[in-house]
Amino acid sequence: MKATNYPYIEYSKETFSNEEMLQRSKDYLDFTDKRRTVRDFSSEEIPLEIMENIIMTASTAPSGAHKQPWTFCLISNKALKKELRNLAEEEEKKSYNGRMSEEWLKDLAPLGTNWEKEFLDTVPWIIVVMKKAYDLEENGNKRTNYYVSESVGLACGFLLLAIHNAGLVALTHTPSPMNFISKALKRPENERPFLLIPVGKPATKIQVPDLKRKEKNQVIEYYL
Ligand code: IYR
Repeated sequence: MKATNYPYIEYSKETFSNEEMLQRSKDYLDFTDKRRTVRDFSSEEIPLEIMENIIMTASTAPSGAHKQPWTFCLISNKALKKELRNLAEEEEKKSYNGRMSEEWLKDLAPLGTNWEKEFLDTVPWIIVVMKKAYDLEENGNKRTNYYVSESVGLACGFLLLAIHNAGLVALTHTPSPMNFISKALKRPENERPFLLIPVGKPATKIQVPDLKRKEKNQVIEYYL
């Protein structure tokens, strides 16, 4: 398929035998299966360029009409991290003490979460992923973006695996409601907070919940 009047370039992708594909797919599954959400971070600093590479990996994700409707706010500023912690905790306190249903709190119990978000203070980096509801041109014109949540969700998936691949850990944090983030980061009106992702090395000797992942027959419906 080829649209006329637009530039096209040659694209070639390495292919493999079935045997090699089987091995590669298994190896990658083993690797991704080792990713865990972590809530206890070391404060060890991580170089900026590593974070930039991770974010640019996320930005290779497919997006509606290739609009790449995302901004990644990359935060190491200590005062700002403290401010985000305070604001997040203010909201989370209200959520855990009344806004969340009994069922929700029960579902979260095995994860051991609560309103306290100390990690926002201790991590070397916080990535705040913003989704662009529409694009704002310099002259103030609005341009439509498409499948914005799907696109930004895909970019976050790429981001999490890039973090894992670099040897770092992350937490997909969703303080709710998130409007305080737009204010604290002074984001433009076309951007909405999507996820807040602390990134760093794990603290020493941490534990994670003994979660089981669903089996093949629980997540695949076959139509062969
Ligand atoms: N946003 C709260 C609650 C929370 C909700 C879900 I769904 C989780 O998987 C984990 C936490 C918090 O961050 O604590």
